[in-house]
Amino acid sequence: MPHVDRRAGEIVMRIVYDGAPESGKTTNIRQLAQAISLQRRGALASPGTSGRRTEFFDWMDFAGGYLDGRRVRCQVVSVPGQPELLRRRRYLLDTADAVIFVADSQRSRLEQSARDFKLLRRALARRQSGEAVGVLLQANKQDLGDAIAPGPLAEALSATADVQVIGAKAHVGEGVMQAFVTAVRLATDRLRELMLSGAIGDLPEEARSADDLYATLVGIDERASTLHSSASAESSRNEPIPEVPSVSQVASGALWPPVQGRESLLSVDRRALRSVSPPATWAPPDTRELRGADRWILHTSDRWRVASESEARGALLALVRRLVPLAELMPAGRTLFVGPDGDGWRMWMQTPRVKTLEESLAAAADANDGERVATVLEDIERADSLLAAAEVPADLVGLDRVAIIDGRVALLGLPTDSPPTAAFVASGLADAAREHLERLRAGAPRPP
Ligand SMILES: Nc1nc2c(ncn2[C@@H]2O[C@H](COP(=O)(O)OP(=O)(O)OP(=O)(O)O)[C@@H](O)[C@H]2O)c(=O)[nH]1
Ligand SMILES: [Mg+2]
Repeated sequence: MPHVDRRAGEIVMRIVYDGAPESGKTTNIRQLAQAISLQRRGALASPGTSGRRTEFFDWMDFAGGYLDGRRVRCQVVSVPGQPELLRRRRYLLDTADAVIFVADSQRSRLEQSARDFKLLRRALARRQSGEAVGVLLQANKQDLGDAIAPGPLAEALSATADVQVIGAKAHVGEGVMQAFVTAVRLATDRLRELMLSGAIGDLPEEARSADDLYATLVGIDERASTLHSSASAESSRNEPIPEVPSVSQVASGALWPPVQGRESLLSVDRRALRSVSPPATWAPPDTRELRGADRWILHTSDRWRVASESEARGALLALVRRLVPLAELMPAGRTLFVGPDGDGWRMWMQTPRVKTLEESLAAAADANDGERVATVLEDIERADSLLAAAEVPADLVGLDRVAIIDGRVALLGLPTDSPPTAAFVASGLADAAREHLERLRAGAPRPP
């Protein structure tokens, strides 16, 4: 995504060199650095890399001129091609405004190039942000004996017509600048579109410099390895985290509510999701809970996984039918959706992170703030009568499954599969709150 760097008064965009291992990505950036004068660029950096093979990324900053009167800075980044470093590669691809796919054109490398080109297509398809990311194919190593010419290579890789192809001999600088300039143009087109739609945010810390990006990637690795060890410590968490489908994988009719739901799904940052145990008190039984760096909580269950898409839609529809009468009481942003999961289909529930009444009460009591406690109690009383009047099923009501968001009462749980339970009876919630508060004040543990 392009960003605005308010400190420097610049727009920042990023060109990413992607490609199979040893196809020549680093060679491209090194040649560029030689061709661009030091006045226009920052130093070339390859943090965390000591040998020949890129381990994190190569980085170069470049003053890219002006767009609509605003200075544009261009970050040039290469990914590590080694398959075991795929997580880093995916992260970098997620941040690209244009991608140069560097292919080793040798016939003997075709299969590998095709695999990696597909990987790039998939990585970009998973992205949800704004305008499409331009891709350029650089048919590198044209000097080698069995090199396939650029046109036929593009065809062999099933590159679509919108993908330009440029032949290159990067080790001697041929085709390097041409590819770069074309990619800058692609990124600029995207930038223009996004500027028009006003979709340009502030430059995040992690994108400021090579060091910041390096620290971010190291952090992601660390999180992944803790996740790994906590996962193996707990047998029930042994299975890999199911992959949340991207917006484009969720068909219309496979999502509820249809319009608002799509918007919510679009705002899920799927990069940093991790499994959380134990799940929230209101989580549906037997569900896995995933949380990321953003404001969402995701639930899914092996019970929500089925073989066919029609079965999955059926399950979604059945649940939606039970929810429709309660739609007014769902937390804003609550979304249910169905997407592909390996060879099957899986249903997901998305919920905003909010404090339950119990948590709000505890926070107020902890702060020893009488006025705040009184306000929470008032809120709970209001929720109590509202829920009673709405005849909400009793299994959805409890201090640990109801929240008040911006003054609105919200049910966080899901109705159970069994026939609707008895409607909730007035004053249960407020009484429970007072009892709970007594216990908090006495410092006694909460009964199960
Ligand atoms: N003959 C020939 N060799 C090239 C060309 N471009 C790059 N090379 C060589 O290919 C090898 C790999 O190049 P790199 O630039 O390190 O490859 P990379 O894509 O960065 O590799 P990873 O970082 O491991 O993913 C090096 O020995 C380069 O000198 C080219 O056009 N022709
Ligand atoms: Mg490299």
